[in-house]
Amino acid sequence: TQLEQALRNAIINDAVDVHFQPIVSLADQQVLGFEALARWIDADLGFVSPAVFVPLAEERGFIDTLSETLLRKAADAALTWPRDLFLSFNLSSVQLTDPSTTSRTLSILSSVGLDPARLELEITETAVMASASTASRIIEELRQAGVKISLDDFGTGQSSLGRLREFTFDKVKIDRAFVSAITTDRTSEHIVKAIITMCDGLNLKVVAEGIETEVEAEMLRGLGCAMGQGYYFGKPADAAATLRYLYRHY
Ligand code: G
Ligand code: G
Ligand code: NA
Ligand code: MN
Repeated sequence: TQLEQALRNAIINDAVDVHFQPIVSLADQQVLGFEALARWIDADLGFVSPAVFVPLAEERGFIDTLSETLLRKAADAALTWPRDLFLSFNLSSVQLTDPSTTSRTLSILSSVGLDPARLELEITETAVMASASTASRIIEELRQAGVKISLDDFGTGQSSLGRLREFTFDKVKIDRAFVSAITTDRTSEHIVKAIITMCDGLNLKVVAEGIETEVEAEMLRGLGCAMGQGYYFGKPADAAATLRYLYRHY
């Protein structure tokens, strides 16, 4: 298809970019790290969402190539940040079915020179379920090397709680759907409260995603949520704008 060919060309010509969104401490709004998000603007097609081109790359078998270029760019950028800031990077579900993901990931970090302890990989519950034994081996290998694992979009999967017993994670990201409902819907408030309490008991760090207002940020802080991410703190921005953000906020 036209889209597939355009994406292949974009990868070859290094035209797929990566942007960064801050993840902050809710107690004092101090920036703790950034999530890398793929961005592609095609000359003919215009802006194409990663929600479209990531699944296409997965389906056509070139997600590894795409992801490697993105991780290399993201890691390069992270090297220009203060050393105590982490880089959070989305791993595709297909990559969790491929045993070579561990070595590919670690070799990029070593060639760029980024400490594996500064990398967090975001994975979804659905991805883990798709290939449980391979996924758990990859997760364990990466954690052995010092990489952290975040469970992304938490609460939207199909067997959230059981996964927490079978796999070792470091962090849980509460899905934006709960956050955007929290100020108007008591049920969402109770669910978020329960997730935070459970994660405290399991020694998991918690990030609330999609915070757009001060009221949401305050409410989550009050519920004991340590970290937040969302337009209220900062929209995804390119590497240069991210450095300017750091001059102002770090
Ligand atoms: O940035 P935005 O909200 O448009 O992202 C849409 C979807 O694409 C999200 O689910 C996000 O996790 C995913 N996504 C963005 N960048 C990457 C990436 O570099 N790799 C993978 N696998 N998914 C990504
Ligand atoms: O699936 P994942 O959680 O990785 O997707 C992250 C996506 O959420 C990114 O594409 C990013 O653009 C988007 N996002 C980040 N913060 C906000 C926000 O405050 N509101 C909305 N609507 N989307 C956000
Ligand atoms: Na994510
Ligand atoms: Mn998410």
